[in-house]
Formats: sequence, structure tokens, C-alpha cells
Amino acid sequence: SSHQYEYDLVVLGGGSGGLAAAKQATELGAKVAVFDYVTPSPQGTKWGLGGTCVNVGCIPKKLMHQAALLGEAIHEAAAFGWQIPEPKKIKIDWEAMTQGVQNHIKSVNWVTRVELRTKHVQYINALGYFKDPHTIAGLMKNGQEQVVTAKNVLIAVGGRPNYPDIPGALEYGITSDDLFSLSKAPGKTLVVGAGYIGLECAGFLNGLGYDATVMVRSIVLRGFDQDMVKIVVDEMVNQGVKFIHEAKPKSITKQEDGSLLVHYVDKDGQIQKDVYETVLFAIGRYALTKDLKLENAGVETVKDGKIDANNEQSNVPHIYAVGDVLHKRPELTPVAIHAGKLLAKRLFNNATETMDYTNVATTVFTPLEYGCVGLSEEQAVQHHGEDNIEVYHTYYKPTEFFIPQKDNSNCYLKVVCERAGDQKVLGMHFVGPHAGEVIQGFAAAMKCNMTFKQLKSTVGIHPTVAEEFTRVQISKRSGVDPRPQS
Ligand code: FAD
Ligand code: NA7
Repeated sequence: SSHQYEYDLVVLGGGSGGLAAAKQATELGAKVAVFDYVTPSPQGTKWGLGGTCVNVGCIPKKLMHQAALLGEAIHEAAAFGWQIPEPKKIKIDWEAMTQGVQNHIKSVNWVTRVELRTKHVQYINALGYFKDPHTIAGLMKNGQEQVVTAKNVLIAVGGRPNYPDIPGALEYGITSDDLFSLSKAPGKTLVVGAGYIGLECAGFLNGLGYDATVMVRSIVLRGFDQDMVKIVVDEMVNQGVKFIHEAKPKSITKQEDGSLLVHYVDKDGQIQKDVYETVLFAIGRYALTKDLKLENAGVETVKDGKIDANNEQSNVPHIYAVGDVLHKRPELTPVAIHAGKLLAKRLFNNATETMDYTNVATTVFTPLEYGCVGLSEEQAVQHHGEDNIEVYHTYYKPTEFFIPQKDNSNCYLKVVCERAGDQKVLGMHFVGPHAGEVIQGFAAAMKCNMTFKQLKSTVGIHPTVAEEFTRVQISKRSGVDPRPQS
């Protein structure tokens, strides 16, 4: 019986996945404790309860993206007749923006804490680790240990940014862990890494008025549809973001005036250098499993410290894992939350539903956003064969772009389908404004196995950008020009 343990469930990590599971479990009558502890970044940045998304991820990222979009909107507003005194003099106050973002985060930290209290989840602000398979100890700030026993344990410790192994990286570089609370404006910034975090940060920094350069080691946005990626990059370049392709940083040194001298190896193997005020690493993330002393519980890890857990169950049956610690699962907040809730229902409500990790929609919040769900064209070709898929695509012109004469040459979308029959939709890709809002509903349609025929029989909402998905008709195979002919 569970009476031999203090808790029915102990959760390691109070982030998206851990908190969702903990709250669901207590609602179902389980006795739950959550350990959450933030180890400061190499630059000394730390934050409160709630995990990556709330403190150093989705939320501050989206708010800074929004700040950048608003800057653009001021200039558009002038074209619509708003009388803006000296629009050229408009600039962002970094400290004020950051303060606003951090105030919001603090309020979320507080609400989260109160919610745990009202739901009777025991919150322990300590770095947890396994003493044995059912015993968790937590090292608290005062150096003391709190020890609890648990029938079930959920590992939801998430991940943290990698640093490259080059001189000066740890001393002078920053990561997304530091950027959103940086006390002074970043100025001219080098972003190393071309995953979605690197692109998003470079995009909003440029939009806020800072000189931003992305250093790409190989390809941009690996894993995403490469036609769409090209469009995203073209638009970033249009807006002023610089790209250094096929290059790797070699060293960072601090100069007397405080600026950072970066040496890097270019695509021809030559050493180049440039000076930046800020160097931001966005070169991927590692799972935070090292501190957990998993060997005391017998839990195995694979590449990058991640846990390979079928149906969120590790190799030790009563020890589970959700979120960014999972091997080969999308590192996204709603994925962690959904998996956490379903797990709690299986553990404490005899439910059987398991997490479906396929066709999870996502959006890259670059200046022109890129939203997608399902397979990229490359993946569809790989899984189905080129002859068995049909790709429909089109450029489109958002109504709201005309008056301010915004460049619409990179507003583009693509639907990847099976070629036979009613043409089941395999993937949907959209570059343009509000991409996340556009894609979300179509993700539900894809859950219902929507066909291209059904998409085409859907009546659009006019004038929107989402309706363009109901109008697309040119197949790539036809070779017809996908640019609107008006
Ligand atoms: P986390 O939220 O990381 O929570 C883990 C918690 O456990 C942390 O608080 C950590 O400090 C704590 N912890 C670690 N070890 C221990 C220990 N031993 N004891 C106690 N506590 C411990 N996702 C989206 O869906 N949309 C986005 O737009 C998006 N943008 C992002 C932008 C950035 C810059 C980043 C970095 C991430 C972004 N993500 C986004 C990803 C999203 O933040 C993660 O997928 C999500 O937070 C993962 O949740 P989790 O529960 O696995 O872990
Ligand atoms: P990603 O999506 O893993 O991207 C990392 C990027 O950084 C990618 O472009 C890599 O290039 C590049 N990279 C990796 N290591 C290096 C080094 N040492 N030097 C230069 N460039 C490098 O990570 P993000 O930081 O965007 O984090 C997003 C996470 O959330 C990620 O794990 C996703 O799964 C979700 P590459 O293509 O490997 O040549």
C-alpha cells in the first residue's frame, strides 16, 4: 500500500510538465510534493518557480517579440494616418521593456506558488536527487537536506543551454537564461546557433533596433521544412538581420572598452574577427539529469542526459519522466503539460489514454512567424516517396500590408498531402503574421484526418490570412507560378 511512503507522487522540477502533473494528481486525491530549484546561470542569473517557459522561455520570448512587432506597427500606423511626432526618433527603452517583462514573470511566479498552496501540493525549494529508488533528498539554500519518500517519482527537470568549449565562452557569453533580464541593452549582438531560439532572439533584437548577426554552423532550423526556412531567413535578411554561414566561433576576449572580440573560422577555414557588445549562445540544450544521482535509483539515460521513456515510464517502473528531459520528444511547453496531465490520470484515475506526440503544431516567432503542423516536405518525401505526395503552395498578400506598403514577398504557405484519393493532409506550413493563431485550428483538423478535399470545401473567413489555406490550389508538380497574378 502507498501508506509506507509519505507521498503518492514526488515531482522533481516545478516547470511546465511537473506542475501540470502535480496539480492533476492532487485533484485526483494523491498526496504530492514538488521539488523546484534553479541553479544560477554562469552569468549568475536566477529566477523563481515555474520553470523555463515562464521565466526564461516562451513567455519572455513572446513578449519581446511583441515589443519588436509594436515598433514596426508604429511606423505602419503613420501610413494609416496616425500622427506620430518624429517617428524616426522612436526607440526602445530596453530597461523599461525588461522591467515590464520581469514584472509579469514575477506575478506568474507568485500565482503559481499560491495555486500550489491552495491545491495542497507540497512545494520544496530544493535541488532534489535520489537517495534510493523511493527516497528523494533535497539540498536547500541553507545547506540542509529535506528527505521524503515516494511511491512514484516524476522526473521533470527540463534542460539548460549548452555552451561551446571555446576560450571566453563561459566568462563573456550569455544564453537565453540571461537575455530576458539583461540589465542593460545588449547592443550589437552575435547570436551563435541557428535553431529556433537563435533565430527568434536575433529577430526580436533586430526589431528592437539592435544590430544582430546569426552565426550558422551548418543549416538553419534543422528538422523544419527547408523551403519555409529559406523564406524565413530571406525576410530576416530583408529586415536587417545578418547571417554568417558555415562558420564557428573560436574564441571570445574582452577588450579594454568592454566590447567582445570574437574570432571565428569561416567557410573557407580562414580565421576572421569582429567586435560585438553581446555574444548569445543558442546552440541547443542538455537535460538536467546530472544532479539527480540517477544511479542511486537505477534510471538509465541516453544521449545528452535524456531519458528514453516509453509512455513516460523509465526503465524503473515507478519512475516516470515528462517534458524536455525526454529523448526524441518535441521540447515544447504544451507537450510537457499534456503528457504530465495524462500520466497523472493514468496513475491516479485508472485512465488508459497515452500521449500522442505526432502532429504537434509549433511556431517559430521570427519577425515573420513560421507556424507548422505535421510533416515537412522532406519528411513526407522520405516516408511516402516523392511520387506519392502532392504539395500545394502559394504566396499571398495580407490585406493589412497594402497601405503601409509592407513587403509581402515572403508571405507563403504550403500544404503537403497524400497524392491519391481525397489527399489526406500530412503537413501544413505558414509563414506570415500570427502564424501560431493560423495553424492551431488546422492542427485540430489534422487530428481529425482532414483531407485536401475537405480543406478546399471549407469556406474562408475574409479578409484574413488564415483563409489563404482554403484558397491554395497550385501544386508544386504543375510548375505553375505560385505568386498571385494580380
Ligand atoms: P522546465 O520548464 O525547464 O522545468 C524544469 C524545472 O526543474 C526548472 O525550474 C528547473 O530549474 C528545475 N530543476 C531542474 N533540476 C532540478 C532538481 N534536481 N531539483 C529540483 N528542481 C530542478 N516552448 C513552447 O511551447 N513555445 C515556445 O514559444 C517556447 N519558447 C521557448 C523559448 C526559449 C528561449 C526556451 C529556452 C524554451 C522555449 N520553449 C518553448 C520550450 C519550453 O520552455 C520547454 O519545452 C518547457 O519549459 C519544458 O518543460 P519541462 O517541464 O520539461 O521543464
Ligand atoms: P537547436 O534547435 O538544437 O539548435 C541548435 C543550433 O545551434 C543549430 O543550428 C546547431 O547547428 C547549432 N550548434 C550546435 N552546436 C554548435 C556549436 N558548438 N557551435 C555553433 N553552432 C552550434 O537548439 P536551440 O538552442 O534553438 O534550442 C531549442 C531546443 O528546443 C532544441 O533542443 C529543440 O529540440 C527544441 P547544427 O544544425 O547542429 O549544425
